[in-house]
Amino acid sequence: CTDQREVSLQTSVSEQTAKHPCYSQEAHTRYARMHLPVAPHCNISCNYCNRKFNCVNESRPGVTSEVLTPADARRKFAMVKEKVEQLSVVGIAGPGDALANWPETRESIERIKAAAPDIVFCLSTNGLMLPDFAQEIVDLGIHHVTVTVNCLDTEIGARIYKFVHYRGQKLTGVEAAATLLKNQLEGIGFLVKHGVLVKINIVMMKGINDRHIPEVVQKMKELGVFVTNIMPLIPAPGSVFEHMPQTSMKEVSDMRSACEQYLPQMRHCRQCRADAIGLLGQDRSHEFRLAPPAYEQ
Ligand code: CLF
Ligand code: SF4
Repeated sequence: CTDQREVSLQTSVSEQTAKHPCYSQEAHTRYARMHLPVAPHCNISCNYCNRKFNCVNESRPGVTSEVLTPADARRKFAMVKEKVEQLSVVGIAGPGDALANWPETRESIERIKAAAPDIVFCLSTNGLMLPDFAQEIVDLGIHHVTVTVNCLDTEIGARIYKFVHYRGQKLTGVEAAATLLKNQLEGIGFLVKHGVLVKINIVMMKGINDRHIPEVVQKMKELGVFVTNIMPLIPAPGSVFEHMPQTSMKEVSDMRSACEQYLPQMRHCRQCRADAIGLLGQDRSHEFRLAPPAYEQ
């Protein structure tokens, strides 16, 4: 019956979460993740990003990474699985946006799932295309999705996003921010309703969205989000925000403490690269390169 199916779905999700180093504080010293850099394009432009580097929403700027086809991703997974025994999670976190490259993202997951059904899959996205692809995400059996939501206020959003490419149109200013926000909220609501554990990344930018973050976290609680991950702004070289001050870890930590009353706070994020491999805080990506780095510093 439906109730039994729901209970068994919840059990399988919580079993997966117990092995997910980002979703479980206890798991992060025991289980490893690998990121597949199969998503080079992005459909928005964040002012803290330089498109030559990795998606800053989920990874440090200024580091090189290769870009793989789904077939290469499958080959690389096999190599890594053999050598990294703690591997439990395969994530797609750029170097652009996982959903702006949905055919490649989906094919990579399908290929690996066919070979290793026990692997936990994880996606990171800016959320613009969630209304289009959330159902497919659910159908693929992905139970862990991260969305970067930096603000609820479109005036603030207009200062963060240079443009948004949506359905053949290039939107700017408040209109761009409003479209992105609408799709983020709709997509997050859909995922939560379908049993996906949603993590929200928030990039803390001094003088831009820092005072507004508690409101964002409260709204995410209302939507049924699992955890928020407030991250420091690390302005990418060559980005619009290149000369903005980097948010200190003390400031981030204080903000996490202030927001803990609303939702659990991730405190062990390592802002890893789009091709990171290993335990969090450990990067073995250099051991498994298939192609020369796509971008040189
Ligand atoms: Fe990767 Fe992100 Fe999945 Fe983790 S990372 S897609 S949720 S498997 Fe983790 Fe890295 Fe922080 Fe991301 S430590 S940057 S939160
Ligand atoms: Fe850059 Fe990521 Fe923003 Fe896209 S979503 S512009 S890759 S930081």
